[in-house]
Amino acid sequence: MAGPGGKKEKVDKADKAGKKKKDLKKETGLGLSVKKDENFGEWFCKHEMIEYYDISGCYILRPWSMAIWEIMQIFFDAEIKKMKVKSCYCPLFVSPGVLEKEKDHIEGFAPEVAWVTKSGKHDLEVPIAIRPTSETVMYPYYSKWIRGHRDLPLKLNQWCNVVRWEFSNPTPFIRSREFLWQEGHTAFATKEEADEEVLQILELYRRIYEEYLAVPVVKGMKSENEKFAGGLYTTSVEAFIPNTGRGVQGATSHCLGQNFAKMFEINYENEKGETAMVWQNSWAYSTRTIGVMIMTHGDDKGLVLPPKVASVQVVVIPVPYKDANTQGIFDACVATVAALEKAGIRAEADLRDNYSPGWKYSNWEMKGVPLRIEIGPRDLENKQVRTVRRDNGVKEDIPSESLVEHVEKLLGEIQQNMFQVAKQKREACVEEVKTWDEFTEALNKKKLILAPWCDEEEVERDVKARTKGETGAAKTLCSPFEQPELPQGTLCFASGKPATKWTYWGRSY
Ligand code: 87F
Repeated sequence: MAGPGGKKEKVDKADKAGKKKKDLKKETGLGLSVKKDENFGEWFCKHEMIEYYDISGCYILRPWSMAIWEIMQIFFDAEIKKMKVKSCYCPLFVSPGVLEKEKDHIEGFAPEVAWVTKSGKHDLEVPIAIRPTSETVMYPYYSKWIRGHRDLPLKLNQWCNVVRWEFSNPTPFIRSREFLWQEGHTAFATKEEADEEVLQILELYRRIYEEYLAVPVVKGMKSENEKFAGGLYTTSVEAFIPNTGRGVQGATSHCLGQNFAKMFEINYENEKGETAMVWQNSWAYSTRTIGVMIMTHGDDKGLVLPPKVASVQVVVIPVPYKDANTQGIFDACVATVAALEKAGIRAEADLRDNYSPGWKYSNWEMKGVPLRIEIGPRDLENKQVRTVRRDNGVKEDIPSESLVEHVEKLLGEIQQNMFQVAKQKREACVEEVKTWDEFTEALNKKKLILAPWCDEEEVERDVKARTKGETGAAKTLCSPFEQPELPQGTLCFASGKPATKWTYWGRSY
């Protein structure tokens, strides 16, 4: 038997946490949808993306998911460097003094801030907060570093972890108490420069979702209720999960205006020798992106990974028969992987001799590898290989001679098809409504609702109150930048006042 804190006890605790979570899911109605969704927790572990941990809301990110994070990181980091954003790293700890300074904006968030109160057995003289975000860590130094107009723009980004002590139902990647992200913090002389950057960054977030994760998103503006309270306006990319009928905020790009500049006295001397305040932005995307991708594409067989982010794009499996030339088949597998790797394709051979080909097929299907190559005696004879797509199951025999071209083409097609299928599924969930009755009906049908709205904070609060239920209330997701035509005289679905814009509404993560 394992002693205190030993493995046994940890497993028991995790079990209990798992049970509790299931109960909670029933309570919230989350479990009422499809199988994959009901067993979301267990479903996750199998794919080697994460490991559960004995602290609620914390997860180990295993190589299978970290590889995806790294691929997105390489893309995004290169793009922001083209925009002259520089890397930095600031401390994890925040002194209570500066946190206080931002009190008004932190107020609503205060319950989520975790504190260090002890070192060893001794109480710290002054408790220290763990960053939930780094405005209060960085901006005192922005004030110091920015003196004259030649110090502008200042554009910094850091890749780090943050801690937010969430109390609602944790979900791997989607809502965890510690997560990885990048946070960009920039300062400009003019609002125009800040406005421009907000949209440039938002476009990069769209590309991460659509081009890398094959997840369709809507770019838009957050409502006054849903924007970052410390800023001027918030833009976001929003995704939608058809199975659960929930929207999910994919990433945010904020224009902070001059609020923080006032608070932290981030001033500079302009060309005329006058003192001026900077205009600031901040922007972030997190490991939540991986969760959105998993929920969008996963099926009852397991994960389906888009080729652009899959750490293994092609798995090569030998299919030897009893009296076949086993060595020849194994050699062909190794040669196939070598040829693919040489062309920059991430390939791996599964040469384990303690598993059958059939077992390997379903194992790699569960892990979501986009393309499988099978090589058996007949393939060897015919100088061909068999390909099997994970996204649609289509099989094809391709000549070994043109292996690389074929595989490159297939991977491109899989990437495109996954995006198109996800987009069609999302489009099928969009419902335009004009009245309150249509709205509640669409909400019950788990739709992504597009409604004409008067854009009044009070009305959004009212909609939240009127839709409050077991599965959470409905709120605005965003007002899409691409607005359908709004005919003169259109009324708000909720207040009956003149509508000023189309807005997406729904329950959300
Ligand atoms: C939780 C606890 C304390 C969100 C919090 O979105 C403070 C906060 O300020 C908090 N949760 N926020 C808003 C974060 C805004 C902003 N920060 C930089 C971003 C992008 C990156």
